[in-house]
Amino acid sequence: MLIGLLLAAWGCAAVPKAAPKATAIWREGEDCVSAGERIAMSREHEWPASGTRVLNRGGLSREGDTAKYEVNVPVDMPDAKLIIRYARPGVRQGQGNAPAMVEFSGTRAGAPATRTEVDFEKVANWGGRPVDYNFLTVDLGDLAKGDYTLALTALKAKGNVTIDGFFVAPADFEISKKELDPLVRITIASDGYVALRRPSVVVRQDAEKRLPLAVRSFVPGTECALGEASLTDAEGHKHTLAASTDAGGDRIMLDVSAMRDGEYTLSVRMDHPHARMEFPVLLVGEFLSSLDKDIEAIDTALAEAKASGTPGAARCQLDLEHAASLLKTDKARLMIASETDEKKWIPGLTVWGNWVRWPETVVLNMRKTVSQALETIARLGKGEDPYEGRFGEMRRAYRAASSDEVCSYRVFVPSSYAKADKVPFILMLHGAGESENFFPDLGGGLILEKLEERGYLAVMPKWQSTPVATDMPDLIETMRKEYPKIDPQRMYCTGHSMGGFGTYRLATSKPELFAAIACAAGTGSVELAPKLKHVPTLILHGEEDGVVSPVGGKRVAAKMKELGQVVELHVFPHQSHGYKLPEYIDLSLDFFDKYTRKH
Ligand SMILES: [Ca+2]
Repeated sequence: MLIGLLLAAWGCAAVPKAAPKATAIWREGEDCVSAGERIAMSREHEWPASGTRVLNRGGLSREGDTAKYEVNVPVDMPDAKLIIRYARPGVRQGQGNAPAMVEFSGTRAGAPATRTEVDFEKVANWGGRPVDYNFLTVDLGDLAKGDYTLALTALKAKGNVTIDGFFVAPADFEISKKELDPLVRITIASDGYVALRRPSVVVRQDAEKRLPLAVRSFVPGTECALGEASLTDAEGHKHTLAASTDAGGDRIMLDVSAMRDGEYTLSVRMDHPHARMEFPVLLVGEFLSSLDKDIEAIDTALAEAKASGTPGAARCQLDLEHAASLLKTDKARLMIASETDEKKWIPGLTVWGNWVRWPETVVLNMRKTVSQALETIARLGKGEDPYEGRFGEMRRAYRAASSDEVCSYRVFVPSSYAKADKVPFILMLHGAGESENFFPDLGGGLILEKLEERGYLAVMPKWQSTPVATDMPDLIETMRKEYPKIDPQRMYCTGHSMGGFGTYRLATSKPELFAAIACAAGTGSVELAPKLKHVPTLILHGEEDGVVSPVGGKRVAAKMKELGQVVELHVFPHQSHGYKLPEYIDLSLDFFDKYTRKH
């Protein structure tokens, strides 16, 4: 026995130690080392990206822009490869690939270098979903251990390339887009990843009971090990979650069945792989279980309102009708269709094929719609006016003049409305593919805070581009009846992208309505500029905008100047199609504050 052990020990020592096996190295795209303002401004938040951040398109959008990374390869890596995870936000059909130069070189003299031109292909969409990300692979040849530099250089302007991160990996390392597509939040490390394996962060804890984490070790022969997982509520109380491992060992299930509804921060610390994740999740089991009952209450109140015919009931009838129909539609949107029972909620709430953008904001808005409608019903029950003395943001509805369709709008009434004689008014038009929720939900309600601070009443409708000049003047009329303190001398309009085009189109068709307008990332035909003779115009555009070129806005501004009209043009050198929100809202409100209607 003793001899056996000794022999074994001697035997071990006698065998030459095998060279350590190369494993993958992961670097986050946002951690590039190149200096310069453009790169510094380009680290942006994208939830499905590893570490929830990316090196944004703004950093690789001008021909010659370079992002540099330092990579230490700790052991020899024969036949290595570079695998880049990237997205192409806002790239339109036909805009094509974004060519870039990849240079991977050793920092010591004489070390081999790889210099390859690559094409970042169009992926899916804006980088807001895991499916929007793709992998691009470049062969690096044999790498001796040592320090290397990776340089990525854009070869074309406005390529809109977003870099999530990259692997330097041995030949046998495999990872695919398909593997990461079902993972809504992820943190990748060099020794593996941890991710939330479900279609959204909206959780029906009463039905789903457990949250599945996807975990993978990149180190052969090692197993994944959870350190700790917890949910922290809005008050800062931490709830540690019990965990179990499923049979395959590649999933860890976190028990959330006993948690109450709320907005939480999920924190996961892995002992192996060495990765941490932290992001918000929304638990909505209690809300969803009572949703049918709430919709029924709204339907009943609506029937009673129709029957009663009182002015108060008439004022909110369309709103209640719309709230009930919206809740039914949103509920259906958030269900995975089931062949056996269509009404059954199935874990996941959303499906990729019919993906709901930001499902958490859909559910938060549903919750708000319910509580606002219940408040309206309570007021009707007491014989009160449904909206008198109600301030802040409210969801209401209008009938589109062009189609007779019932459409949503959200209205913001500042608390100053109670005492003021008159208040200024803004019509805010969202961009393509967006909704009435775009402006009020932006930046966690930042626009609403500014409107309150500066005493503006705003209407943010769901609107259609073609009949804008028919539907919006009609809505403005409705608003003036609903909120008679709106000052007709201080009515303004603004919008982003399609909303910028809509603002321009509306103001050039009905210039008499507006004291001033602000167009962000969209204007229109130069020929129409003379129509804005009495409408001071603010034009905001990102110089790097690859979706709507700033050229159009610059032309309109030049024409207005030539005609001696009031125009202010801001072209932001490092910005793309989006905009820095505080900048946009402050510039617009400062501009509006200066002008009252002169015609
Ligand atoms: Ca990243």
